[in-house]
Amino acid sequence: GRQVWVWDPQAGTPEERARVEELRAKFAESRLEQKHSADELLRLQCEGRRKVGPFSVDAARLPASGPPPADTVAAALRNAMSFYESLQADDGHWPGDYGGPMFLMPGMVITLYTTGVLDSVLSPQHKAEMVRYLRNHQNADGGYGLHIEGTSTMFGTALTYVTLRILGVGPDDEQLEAARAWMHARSGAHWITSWGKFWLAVLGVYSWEGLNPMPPEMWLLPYSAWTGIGWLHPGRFWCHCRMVYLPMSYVYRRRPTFKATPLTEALRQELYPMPYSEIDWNKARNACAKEDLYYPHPLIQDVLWWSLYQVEPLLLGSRLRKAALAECMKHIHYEDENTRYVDIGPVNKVLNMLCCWLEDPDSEAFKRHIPRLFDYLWVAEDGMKMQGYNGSQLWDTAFAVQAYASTGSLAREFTACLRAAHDYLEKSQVVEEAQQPLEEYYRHISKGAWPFSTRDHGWPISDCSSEGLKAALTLAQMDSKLVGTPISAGRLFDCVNVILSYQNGDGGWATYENKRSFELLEIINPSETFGEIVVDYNHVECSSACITALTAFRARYPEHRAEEIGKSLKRGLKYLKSIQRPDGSWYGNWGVCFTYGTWFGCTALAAAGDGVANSQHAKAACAFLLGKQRADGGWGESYLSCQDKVYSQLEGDKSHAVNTAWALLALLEVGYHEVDRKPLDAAARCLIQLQEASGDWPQQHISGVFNRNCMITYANYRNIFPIWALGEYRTKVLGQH
Ligand code: LAN
Repeated sequence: GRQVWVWDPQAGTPEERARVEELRAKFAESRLEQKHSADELLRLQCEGRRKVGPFSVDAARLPASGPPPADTVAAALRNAMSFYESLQADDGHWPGDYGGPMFLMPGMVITLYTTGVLDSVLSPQHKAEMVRYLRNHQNADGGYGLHIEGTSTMFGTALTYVTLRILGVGPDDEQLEAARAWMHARSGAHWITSWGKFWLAVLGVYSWEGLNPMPPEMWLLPYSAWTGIGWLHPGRFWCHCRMVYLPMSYVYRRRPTFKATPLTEALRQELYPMPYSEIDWNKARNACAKEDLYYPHPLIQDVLWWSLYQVEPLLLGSRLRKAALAECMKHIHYEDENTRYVDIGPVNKVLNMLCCWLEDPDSEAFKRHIPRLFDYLWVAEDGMKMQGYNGSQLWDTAFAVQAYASTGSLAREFTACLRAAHDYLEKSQVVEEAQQPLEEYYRHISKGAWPFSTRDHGWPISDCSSEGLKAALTLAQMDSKLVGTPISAGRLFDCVNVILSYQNGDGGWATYENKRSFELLEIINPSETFGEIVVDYNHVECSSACITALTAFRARYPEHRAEEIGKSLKRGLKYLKSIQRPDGSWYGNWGVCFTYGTWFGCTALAAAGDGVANSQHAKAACAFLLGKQRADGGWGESYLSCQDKVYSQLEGDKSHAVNTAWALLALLEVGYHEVDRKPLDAAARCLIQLQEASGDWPQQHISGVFNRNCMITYANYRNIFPIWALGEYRTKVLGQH
C-alpha cells in the first residue's frame, strides 16, 4: 500500500509530457473557481491499462422523467467499474489524492530546514512541485485557507509564506507581497493560532515566550481516575491530540534555538508590521486572528495558561524537567517503532522526527524517519502536497469491494479486480499487537483490526475494522476460485473481538480507542481552529459501521459469542437512535455532512430490520433527505454544514455526485423505493448525467472533514459511491440481479 512519487526524467513520451503541462496549465488557470485537482495525472498514468470498455452511455437519450432504462444503468456501471479498475494498483488498493489541509507541509519543510537536511532530502523537482502547489492555492485576497476550499486564515497564510520562502521564493514575489499585505492588515503573524506559533518558534521567527505552556510534566501525572487529577492525564486524550502534544511539549521544554540564518533574520522583519523587538510576547500568547477562530478559549483556559506561565521559569530549570523529557522520548520512540516511522498522522510524523534529531542529530531514529516522509507526499496537477495520512488505502479498498459487490451479476465481470482487492485486505489486517505492555503506552488492542491505510501504519480503528470485516465477509460469499481464498475464521474472530472491545459504556463507538474521559475536558482544547480534539467521542459513522459489521458477522457465524454480540447490537442501536436529530438527520463527523451521517444512520437501522414500513426513525430520515433533494434529482451539500452544524446547500444548479450517492444509498437501505420510487429514479438519472464519457465522475467539492473545521479530499469517493448507489439501485429497484 505504500505510495511514493519518484522523479523520473526519462518518463513518458513527448506527447505525454505535453499532456502533463496542459493539465497543469488548465489547473493553474481555473484555480480560483475550482480548487481541487482531479488527480488527472494519475489517470493519465493509468491510461492504457484499461482491460475492457469504455462502454458508451448515451446520457443525452435518458428520458426526462421516469426510471432510467435498465441497459443504460448497466452500461453506466460497466463503464464506471472498468474505468475504476484501471486505477487499481498491482497490490489491489486504489491510490489517490488525500490532500486538502494547508497546514501540514509547512511543518515538514520547517523541520527539514531547521535540522539542516532540506536540500539532501528534497530534490529540486520536489521543491518545484511544492511551490507550484502553494502558488495554486492562494486565495484572491492574497491569503491562504486552513484547507484548499477555505477562506483565508492567518494559520494558512503565515505558514505558507514561510514555506515558500524556505523553498526559495524571494520576498519581492508578487504572490508573497499579497500574502504579506494580508497578514499586515491583520496585525501581523503573531496573531496566528497556537500550532502556528509553535512552528514559527521552531524556525526562530517567533519567541518561545509567546506560547502558552505545554508542559511535558503532564506525562508524569498519575493516570488513575481515583486521584482526580488523573482525568487530565494525556493518556486519556484522543490519540491524535495526545500524539501531537507529546512531541510538541518535548520541543517546547527544550526550547531549541537554531542558528539564525539570513533567511530567518529576513522573516523576522517580513512577518510583522512592527519591529520584531517591539512585539509584546506575553500579549501575543492569546492573540488569534478572527479569521482563524473556530473554538475560542473559554475563560478558564486563559486562567490556566496564565498560572502555568507564571511557574514556567521554575519548571524550565527543575529536576522534573529531565524526567519529563525522558518520559516523552520513551513514548516518541515507541510510536515511531510501532508504526515503522510512519507515525499516526502528518503532524506527529514531522514533530517526532524533530524530537529524534534534538535528542541526537546522528541517531538511527532520525535517519529512519526520512524515507517515510515520502509516504505523505502526493503529486497531482496542482503540484505536490502533504497528505492528511499516509493514504486512505484500506478504507477505499473496503468500500470499493462493497460497491462492486452491490452490482450483482455485473460484479462477476470484475473478479480479477476483486481478487486483487481481497489480497490487499488480507495483507493489511493487523495480525500482531503493538509492543507490550500496551497499558504503559496507553494503547488499545490491535490484533485483528484493520487500519485506515496500511499494515505498516497499523493503528487500529473501529470503523476501518468494521468496513474491512464487511468487505471480507462479502468476498467470502463469492466464488473463491475467482476472488481468492476467504480470510480465515480465526482472523475474523479477532476482528470481532476488537470491535466488541471498542464499544463504550453508553453503547456508542469512538474512533481508535474507548472514550477515556469526559466531554467537559474539551475546555482545555487550545488549538483555536479545531473543534472536539481532546476526547475520543462516539460517532454515528463508527457506531453504524460496527453495528452493521457485527450483524453481517452474526449472519455468517451465528454461534460465535452470540450472546455478547446480541447485547452489543441492542445497546448500539439504542445509542444510534438517541443521536438522531429531531429533523431525522445524523450529523456526519468525517464526511460532508448530514447526507454522509444519515447514510450511516440508515444503514444501521436497516441492519436491525428498521425500514420505512415499520420505523419512525427510518421515516424521519427519509423525510429529511427528501426535503433536501434538488431540481436535478441529486443532492449537493456544502462543507459549511460541518462547521456550522446546519445543513447548507451547495451553490449552483449542479448536484454533487458523492452526496447524491450517499442520499440514494440511505433511501434504498430503509426501503423508500417500496413507498415511492420516483425520487430514487431521479437520483439515479442525476448520477448518470453527471458521469463523464470515460466512466469517471468529475471531482467536485471536497467531501471529507475532521474536527469540524478542516476539510480533506477523498479522491476515490467520486468513483466508489456512485458505483455503489447505482449498483444497489439496479438490484433493489430495477430488480436486476
Ligand atoms: C482520519 C481519517 C480516517 C477517519 C475515518 C476512518 C474516516 C473516520 O470514520 C474515523 C476518524 C478517521 C480515522 C480520521 C481521524 C482524523 C484524521 C486522522 C483523519 C481525518 C485523517 C487526518 C486527521 C488528523 C487528525 C489530521 C491531523 C490534524 C490534527 C488536528 C492532529
